[in-house]
Amino acid sequence: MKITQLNPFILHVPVTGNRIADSSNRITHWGTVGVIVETDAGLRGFGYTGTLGYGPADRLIRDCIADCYAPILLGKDPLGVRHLWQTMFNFPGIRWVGRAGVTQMALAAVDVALWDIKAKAAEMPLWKLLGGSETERIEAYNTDGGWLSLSDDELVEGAKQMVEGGFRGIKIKIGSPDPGNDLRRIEAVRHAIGADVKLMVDANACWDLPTAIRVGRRLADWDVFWFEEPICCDDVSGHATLVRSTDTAVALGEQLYSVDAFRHFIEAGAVHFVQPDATRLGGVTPCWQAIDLAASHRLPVVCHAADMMQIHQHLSIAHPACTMLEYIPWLRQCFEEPATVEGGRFLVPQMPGAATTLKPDALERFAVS
Ligand code: 0YR
Ligand code: MG
Repeated sequence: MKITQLNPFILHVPVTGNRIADSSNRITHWGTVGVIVETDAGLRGFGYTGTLGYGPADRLIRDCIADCYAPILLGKDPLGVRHLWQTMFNFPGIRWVGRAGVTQMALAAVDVALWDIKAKAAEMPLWKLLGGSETERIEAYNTDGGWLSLSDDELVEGAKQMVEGGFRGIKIKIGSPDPGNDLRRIEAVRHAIGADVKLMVDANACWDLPTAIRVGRRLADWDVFWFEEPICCDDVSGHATLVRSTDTAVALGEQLYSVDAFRHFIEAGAVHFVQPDATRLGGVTPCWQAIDLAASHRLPVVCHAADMMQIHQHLSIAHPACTMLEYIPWLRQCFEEPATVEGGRFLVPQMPGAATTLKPDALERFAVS
């Protein structure tokens, strides 16, 4: 089989309620920058990464796919995806300016599309190709009712509704200028959902270490399951200090671009719940390595979604280290077989491929130039 064409695209898809906010970002649309890889066998691979829908940055990723990676891939056999990944990552002129950011997110989109082709060629869903079992029902936790843009009443009402809808875990955003505001919201949600539902909090990397320690020491009062991205996402020693100073588990990883970055956090004892995002890390190929690395340290893995669930459901079903997966359903209307939760667990996707195949009208409805 040979790759004949790469057609990059940019979609901007409205988020739930047309506006959400966490401590670091306020967005109206989720950006989905990706590529359709065509082959001479007629198989098409779909891959994408996720952005805040900022056009100028999205165009950098799209152009990187078209100008840097497409010339490397044309004429190659897509089934050799691990070797192709090495070739793309190590291409000197790209590596010089890359290894993180735009080039790594573009590489992620391409890698996911290649794994989509590989699973389609094998006529099986990707989780099966990766060694997963049909009986694996991954627990979903819902983030899409926990935004900082919601009032206290909306937050509490939404939390109750998510639990009534079958979710056994929810995550709320914190990181207000006044942390007392966050503690009040955590307390209100815990009272609303009862003791048996997992409650996670996510500060999206906005606090300094003293604030994170002060807040972190209070979280056990409300049986918070993990404290996510408490401080600057690159600060290994800061997270290690926080872990030693508090007794609530720390979660992070959604903004890390390399397996080495995960290694540094893990070796420093700076993380418990490991949260790789294949669409930022460079695709399925390095994400599997990051999950293996966490597993070798007996750390639980909960891949980041926002909304990149399509690909992560396969990794989560296939890898025994993955215990749960985030649920944010922004892109449901875009896919042939959207990730679906019933009774608090993800259904097992059945279509061959990585579940990234777009509906024919997704490009017409959401594509931007
Ligand atoms: C919006 N999930 C997250 C969204 C989400 C972010 O900024 O991307 O809240 O990625 O932190 O855990
Ligand atoms: Mg997060």
